[in-house]
Amino acid sequence: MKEKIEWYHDFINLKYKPKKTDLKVLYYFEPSKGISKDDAIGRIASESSTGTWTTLFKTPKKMKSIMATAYKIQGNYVHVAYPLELWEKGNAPQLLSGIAGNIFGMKALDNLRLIDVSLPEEYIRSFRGPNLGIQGVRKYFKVYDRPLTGAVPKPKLGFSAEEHARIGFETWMGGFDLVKDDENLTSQSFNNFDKRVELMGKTRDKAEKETGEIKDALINITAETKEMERRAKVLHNHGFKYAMIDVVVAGTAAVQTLRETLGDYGMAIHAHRAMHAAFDRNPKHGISMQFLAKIMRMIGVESIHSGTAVGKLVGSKEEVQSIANVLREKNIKEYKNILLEQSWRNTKPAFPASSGGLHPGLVPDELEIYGKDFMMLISGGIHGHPRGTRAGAKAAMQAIEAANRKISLEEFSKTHKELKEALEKWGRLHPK
Ligand code: CAP
Ligand code: MG
Repeated sequence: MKEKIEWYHDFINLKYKPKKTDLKVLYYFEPSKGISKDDAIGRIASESSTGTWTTLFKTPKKMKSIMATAYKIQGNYVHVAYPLELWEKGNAPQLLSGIAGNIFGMKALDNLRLIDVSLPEEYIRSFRGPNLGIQGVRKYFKVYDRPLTGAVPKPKLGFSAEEHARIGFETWMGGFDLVKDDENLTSQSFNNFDKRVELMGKTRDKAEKETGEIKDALINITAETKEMERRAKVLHNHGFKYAMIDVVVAGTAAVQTLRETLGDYGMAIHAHRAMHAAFDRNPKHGISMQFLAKIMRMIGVESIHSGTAVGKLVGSKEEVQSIANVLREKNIKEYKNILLEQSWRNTKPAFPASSGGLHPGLVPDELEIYGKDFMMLISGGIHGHPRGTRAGAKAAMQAIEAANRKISLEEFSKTHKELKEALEKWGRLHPK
């Protein structure tokens, strides 16, 4: 008899009952031509854990005890359980190299999507989780009954540090809590990071004094990791409570490092997700946004972009709400083929951040989709107000008040001029 060449099917056992300590993953898969379902599933479990393409002359004694097991198959969805021992605690990149690594490139699969992971308690505990969490951030701002509000000076790039700080001041004076950097603003020749922080610190103090409210900023520290640490310190020295990182492009390792650094300063992290759509946009392939959100909550960010459902960027209402669940709930139940059950125990919750093409007319939709525990970022939709940034921010704050009091925007705008002007320009437009 010819010697067996491969052992992929050893990774399937439909009788297997996952242990409490197993890490579980839900994948969607499409085998390529000529590959059976079992062949495809075996490869997913094998390549993401201990396997290789062929049978071997010698395997470690541990082999059997650390192999992944595909234990549930429903149509094109498969559930895989991984023994905890496979994973190095406190090492997020290592997790991704396994469950989100080589498997995406296998010829045997036309499509593969990592939908969600269920993390065992012992594993989660080896990460920090958010430093302040939703409650801590709310306490800092003394804002409890509405979403936090923020805006990015627009256009994305081009303002000098002085101009940027001036727009920031207007944003704060209009009632917003946060002024946010855009994802591709870091420290360019026309807008130096240190200079921007210094000027923003000054205008923030002025805005706080004039409004009697707490004001802060999501200033982008994304750079090489050591430089990020330096920038974190600069922010701390200027009294900022928050720092922003483009978490996908910086990578999980860098976010972990900065979670330590910023945690030492008692600061929070805002996660911008630029580049996420390169891997989460195709529903059949890549990695879901709720997975990214989960990993980021585990590492410890206070807020991460989660979509608007009604704004200019892709993302359905169901997706947006699933991401919000992953970030905010303590115990999550399995939901369709979208979410796995997850218990967060002591890991603090984080804010979803809705952003991208919002304006005052869309505020009631966002409150309806998210409830009150989220960060609402409205940029073009305030700076494009016919009377400028301050009036635009006021209009957005009025829209929140109207929605909170269950008054229609049209009704409220009769006595609130800024909102009226915003509605005259944008109405309830869903931008594309
Ligand atoms: C929004 C934004 C954000 C995107 C990110 C922009 O500006 O600053 O980066 O919303 O997308 O550059 O487009 P506007 P997401 O408010 O003017 O649209 O939140 O989906 O990751
Ligand atoms: Mg942006």
